[in-house]
Amino acid sequence: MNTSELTASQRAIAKEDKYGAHNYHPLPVVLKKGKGTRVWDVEGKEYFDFLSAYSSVNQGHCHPRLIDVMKGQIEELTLTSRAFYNSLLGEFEEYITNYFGYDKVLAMNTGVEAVETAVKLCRKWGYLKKGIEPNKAKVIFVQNNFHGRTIGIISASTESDSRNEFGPFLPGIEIIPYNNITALEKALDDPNVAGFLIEPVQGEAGVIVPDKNYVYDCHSLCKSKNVLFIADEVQTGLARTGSILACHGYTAGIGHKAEGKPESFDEFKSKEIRPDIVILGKALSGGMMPVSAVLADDDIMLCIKPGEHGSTYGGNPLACRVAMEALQIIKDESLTDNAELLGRYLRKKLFQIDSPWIEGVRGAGLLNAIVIRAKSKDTAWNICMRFAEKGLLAKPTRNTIIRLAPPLVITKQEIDDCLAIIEETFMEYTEE
Ligand code: IF1
Repeated sequence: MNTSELTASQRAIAKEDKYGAHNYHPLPVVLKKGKGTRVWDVEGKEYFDFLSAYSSVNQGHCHPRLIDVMKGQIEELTLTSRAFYNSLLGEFEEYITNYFGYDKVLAMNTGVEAVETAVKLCRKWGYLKKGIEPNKAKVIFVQNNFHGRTIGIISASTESDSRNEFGPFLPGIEIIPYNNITALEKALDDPNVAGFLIEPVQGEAGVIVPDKNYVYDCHSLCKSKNVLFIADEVQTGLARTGSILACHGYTAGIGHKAEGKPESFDEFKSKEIRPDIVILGKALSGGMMPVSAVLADDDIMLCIKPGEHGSTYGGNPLACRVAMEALQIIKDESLTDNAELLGRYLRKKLFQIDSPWIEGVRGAGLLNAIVIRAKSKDTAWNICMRFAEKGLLAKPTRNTIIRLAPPLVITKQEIDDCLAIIEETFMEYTEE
């Protein structure tokens, strides 16, 4: 076909297909502009963004305050490397450690780098403080976790697409079932365990909310066994689940619509805990650039000495400036409260939609999912395509789960508009 007959979207898709690695399978929508809760494609069609770049744009697309500080800092200084001090790193470090109540922070760039950092820190602590014999340290992970894509971190994955033909893998990892406290208790019998690393609500696995006391009990067990409790809050943190960290307690809802049985919907508040190590990423820059961080107290953080870890871009002045503003916006715009309140409202309304295609609804804050009663492996994908036609972007995960995670600046009116799109789609949807 003559490329001039293609639409702008088709041309962009064809280019990615021809010149880019085929490591993703995106929805066929080509975006070129974003503002707040909305994005626009190259044909000018407007959509509600219900993915938020996997919870990176909690503050909304192209937040004006982030644009301002970006522009200002770009004209001043962007990168020095850590071979020299820069005028913003200390300021950022003071700001974020006060914000979360930890002694120290270590700044990196992507989420997975921060996860790797936490694992290295944990191993180091295991040898220096816990007295584990050289090269014997173990870190416990749970099944169906998602912590990123490096060789080190996929070594802890149980997902075949993430692992297949990428071995050999890293030793010193044990994987136990999620939401199973007995399994953790057993695993912690091994004195070589240095840490336990977990997502307080599992994202990629399909927004899996554990039992009310699970995370709390895991933390208590780790404390009693002198094992570091490490929270991967890359996706759940920064107000997404209705508190600044999911570990600080989130309001979650789990509703099932089992066929032939009465419907049930359970809402609960999880108990608050303080992890030994917190991992942050994504929304730490509100979508401007990769900024990640690891928080811990001195006893742990000072185990890593000069020359033992780092990154060229980690802690760069541009990132520091943007991250402080991104965190301040979360406070100034009360995004935790908004996520909590509108999350509850969204789940309640979704659960009331009477459709044979909906098996359940679950989530915490504004990290939610509809579980689809799929007839084929394409059901959830097709439903997302209908959402897109009607102006709402969401993407299926694990074939049968549609994640709903709008920017946290969304209003009740916008949620209602989106609920109308979602309900209408389910009412109309048929499949042969
Ligand atoms: C992709 C999901 C989200 C994460 C947690 C670390 C990282 C992630 C808890 C690594 C990254 C992403 C990356 C993304 C898909 C995605 C994701 F679907 F897999 F679950 F967010 F919803 N810890 N999550 O969720 O962060 O290195 O990517 O900055 O495109 O693969 P990163």
